[in-house]
Amino acid sequence: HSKTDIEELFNQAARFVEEDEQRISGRVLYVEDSSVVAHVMLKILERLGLEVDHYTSATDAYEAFGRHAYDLVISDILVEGEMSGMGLVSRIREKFPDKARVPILAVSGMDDITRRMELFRLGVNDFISKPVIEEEVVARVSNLISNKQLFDQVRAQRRHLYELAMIDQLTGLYNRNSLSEFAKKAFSEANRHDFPLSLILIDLDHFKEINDTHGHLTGDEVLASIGEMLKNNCRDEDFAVRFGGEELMLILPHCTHEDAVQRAEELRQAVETLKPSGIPMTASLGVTSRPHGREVSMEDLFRIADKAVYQAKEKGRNQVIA
Ligand code: GH3
Ligand code: MG
Ligand code: MG
Ligand code: MG
Repeated sequence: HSKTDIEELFNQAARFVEEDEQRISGRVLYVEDSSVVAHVMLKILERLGLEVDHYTSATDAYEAFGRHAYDLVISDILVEGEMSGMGLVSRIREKFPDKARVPILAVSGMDDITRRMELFRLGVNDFISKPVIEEEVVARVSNLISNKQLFDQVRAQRRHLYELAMIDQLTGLYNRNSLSEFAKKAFSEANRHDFPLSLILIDLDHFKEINDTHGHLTGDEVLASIGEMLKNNCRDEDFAVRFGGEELMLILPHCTHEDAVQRAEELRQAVETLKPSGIPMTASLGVTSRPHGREVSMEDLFRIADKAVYQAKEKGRNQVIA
């Protein structure tokens, strides 16, 4: 290669990198009733690599906002129709007060300071005045979208870390680490307001034999199926935790002893009919509840439930002792 070849190659590569940096991906909701302004803006946004849903009415845009996830809302402030651009901004902010989650860029022909302050109070992230200048649009739109996407990433990472720390990877139930905080809250609330609170302890029967007969991997599959069944049987306020190897625990806030006994019996039957990986399986369950008017800790209830499970085993397994 001659020197100019290499120079040309280098320049080309540099151009690609530059173009790459200027292109961003994302979906934008755009409201503008002037076709002249929209024409200019759409060109700029499309050159940036953005997917744009353009509406000429704020009402239609608001409907679209409810149907899709957008990385940015760009709204003209004066739009014809029953809803104004201001109306759209305030409706969106009512639902999503978090500016990092749903960024809004306002576009307006009236560039006075009072109007701008009003827009910021309504909750727009940024403002651009007409006639729009490409460089300014590119700069503001890129900033808003990259901040939003960074924020999304941080949230996803946080959720992932939380799951790794709190959720048992085999069963999808909470792990023992997460128990103390939940239990502290649930028990102190129940003690303070004298609310009912119940605890169910579940120990699978002859689980060692499953491992011995079918292998440890099948044993894991069985545990995973039972974990899933248990999760599906939970209300939002319940807390289902894998307490030990094949010992599971349910903490049931606002659940009376009577209801807890019934739920334990339903669970016993559910385990019996599940036949995870084709293997017949049963469980022994212990149920205990916070006595009316007395303060108890999770450890207090656990001790009693543990004894009940032991009795269920003694009496032949596959049963509930309360
Ligand atoms: P029973 O409770 O009815 O008295 O009998 P068991 O055989 O279930 O006895 P125990 O509760 O003492 O033993 C539990 C067994 O569960 C021991 C261990 O090999 C198995 N186990 C514990 N954790 C896991 C796991 O994560 N995967 C698999 N495959 N097996 C596990
Ligand atoms: Mg307009
Ligand atoms: Mg067991
Ligand atoms: Mg056990």
